[in-house]
Amino acid sequence: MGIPQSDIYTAILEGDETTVTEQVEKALQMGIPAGVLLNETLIPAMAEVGDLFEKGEYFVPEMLIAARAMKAGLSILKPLLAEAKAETNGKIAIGTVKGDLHDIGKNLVTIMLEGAGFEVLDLGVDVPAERFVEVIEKEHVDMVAMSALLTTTMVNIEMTMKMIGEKGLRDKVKIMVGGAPLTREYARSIGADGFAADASQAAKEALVLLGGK
Ligand code: B1M
Repeated sequence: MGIPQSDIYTAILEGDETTVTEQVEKALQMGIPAGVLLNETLIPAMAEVGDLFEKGEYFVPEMLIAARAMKAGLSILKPLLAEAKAETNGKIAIGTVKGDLHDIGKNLVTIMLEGAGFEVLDLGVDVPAERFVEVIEKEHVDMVAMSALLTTTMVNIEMTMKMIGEKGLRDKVKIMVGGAPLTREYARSIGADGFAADASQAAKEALVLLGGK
C-alpha cells in the first residue's frame, strides 16, 4: 500500500470501491482535510476517467464502475464537506424530462458533475416542467440540466424552457441539455446555453458555463 491519496486515485480508475472506502477513511484519520481529498484526488481521478472515456480507452461499463467507486468515497466526504461549508462550483438541478424514464445516462452525468465539484439536486425521471420551475424558485440553482432519450420527449425540453421563460426565470439560470437524440445545433436552436454529448463533456461544459475551476 502506498500513500492513501495515490491509492484512492488508482482505485477510482480501477473501479475498486472497497479500496477507495478504506483509503479515504485512512486519509481522514491521518488528518487530510475532506476538501483536499475531494479537489486533489477524487475530482482529478474522475476527470481522468472522463478523458479515458473520450479517448475510447474506457467504455460505459468502466465509467460506471469508476463512478460507483468515486461515489463511495464522496459519500464519506459529503457530510464533512457540508460541515466545513466547502465551496462548490455551483448548484445544478438535473432531471430526465416529462414522459421519459431513461436514467442511466442522466445518473452518469450527475456523478461526473458531482465529481467536478458541483452540488447536484437529482430530480429523477419523468420530471414535469413545473418541477424544474419550482426548484429554480425555491432552491436557487445556478443551472438546470435536462436529459431526454426519446425523440418524442425532446419536445418537453423546449416546453420546460418555455415555462421557465414565461415565469421570468430564464436570466436566473444556465440551461444545459443532453441525451442521445440531441445535437449541439438543436440545443442552440431552442436557446439552451449548453449541450454535451456525454457525461465527461457535461462536467466540462458545466464548468465553462458556471465559470468553475
Ligand atoms: Co429505451 N429506448 N425505451 N429503455 N433504451 C432507447 C433510447 C432507444 C434508442 C432504443 C431503440 O429503439 N434503439 C429508443 C428510442 C428511440 C428514439 O426515440 N429515438 C427507446 C425506446 C423506443 C424506448 C421505449 C419507448 C420502448 C417501448 O416501451 N416501446 C420505452 C420508453 C419508456 C419511457 O421512457 N417512457 C423505453 C424503455 C427503456 C427501459 C425502461 C427498458 C430502459 C431504461 C432503463 C433506465 O434508464 N433506467 C431502456 C434502455 C436501457 C434503452 C437503451 C437500450 C440504452 C439507454 C442507455 O442507458 N444508454 C437505448 C438504446 C441505446 O442507447 N442503445 C434505448 C447508456 C447511457 C450511458 O447512454 O443514455 O445516451 P445515454 O446517456 C449518455 C449521453 O446521451 C449523455 O451522457 C450520457 C453518458 O455518456 N447524456 C447527457 C444523457 N443525458 C444527458 C444530459 C446532459 C448531457 C449529456 O446534460 C443535461
